[in-house]
Amino acid sequence: MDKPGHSLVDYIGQKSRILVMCHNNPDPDSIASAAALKSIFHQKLRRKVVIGYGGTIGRAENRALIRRLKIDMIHVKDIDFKHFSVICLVDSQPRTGNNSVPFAIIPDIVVDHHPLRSITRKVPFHDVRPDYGSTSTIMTEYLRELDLQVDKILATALFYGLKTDTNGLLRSSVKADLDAFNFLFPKIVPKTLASIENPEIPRSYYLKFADAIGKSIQYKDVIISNMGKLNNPDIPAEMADFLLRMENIRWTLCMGEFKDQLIMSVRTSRRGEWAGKVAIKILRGLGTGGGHEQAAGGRVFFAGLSNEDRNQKIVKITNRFLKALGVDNEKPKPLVVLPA
Ligand SMILES: [Mn+2]
Repeated sequence: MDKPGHSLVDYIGQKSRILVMCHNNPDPDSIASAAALKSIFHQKLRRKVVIGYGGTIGRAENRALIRRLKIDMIHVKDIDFKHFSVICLVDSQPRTGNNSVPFAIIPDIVVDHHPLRSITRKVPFHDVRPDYGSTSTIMTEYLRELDLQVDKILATALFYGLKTDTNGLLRSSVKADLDAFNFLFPKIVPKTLASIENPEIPRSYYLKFADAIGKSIQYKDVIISNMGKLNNPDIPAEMADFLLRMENIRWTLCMGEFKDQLIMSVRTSRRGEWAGKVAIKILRGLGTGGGHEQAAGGRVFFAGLSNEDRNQKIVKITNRFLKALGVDNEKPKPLVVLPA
């Protein structure tokens, strides 16, 4: 596409009643991208846009993002898809299992930076750029191409989306991310960003963290943590990031149960290994997964399964992970042994 921002606006034409869906348990990149689309359609076309999401906004930072920047989001349980004439999906693609657009609906617009899925080719307007560090980067390009105003609220949201998805540009490999960073940075409100990045955190979170560290098992340069029942679906991702920072560790797998789903996160510090492919592989026949080069995730539906069946699946995932990384013959050892 020559001018994707213009094509996007042209595609909407006279259509109204626009819904923008984030993925489930939306992260900052997905929230900011939805806010950007809303702003584009409002500024260019004066259309009203509803932002929807599925799952839970669990992470304290993400709750702070929505609260501090006053981003209106509606839960999928209160959304009637028939009511909308345009359905957009950001930071995700149809039938990945990580968004709440019904499988029977092919969205009208998809903007994403995960590897392109064949079903997405059927989406009338799709802009998928797997080399980009964030969907926020693509949105920033649209805003610039269309010469639209990026107010300090939108700039702060997009900047945070880009920053978190690329781990402060460390996980980025394209110049577009740096360009977006440089464009947004002078427009943000540093104080607001700081308050979003450092919100108050509930005590239960620390308990879960301590428990997860205690339950972590190390196999050479791999850590696996089965965290049990969770009260927040974002904890495996946070834990996987946290454990990956340990010296000599190259891969982490963290998982736990949230509302009858097993939520799983995979991280690697190795370039060129494709955590996303590992996630798909270890969940084959069990659930859905996918992701990027160094960060990926997935889920398995546990509803109606006995504890025994649940555990069996967790063991299967664990064994497949170890095998995929070639450490299945390593002796497992506890990550930490606390002094008595
Ligand atoms: Mn993203």
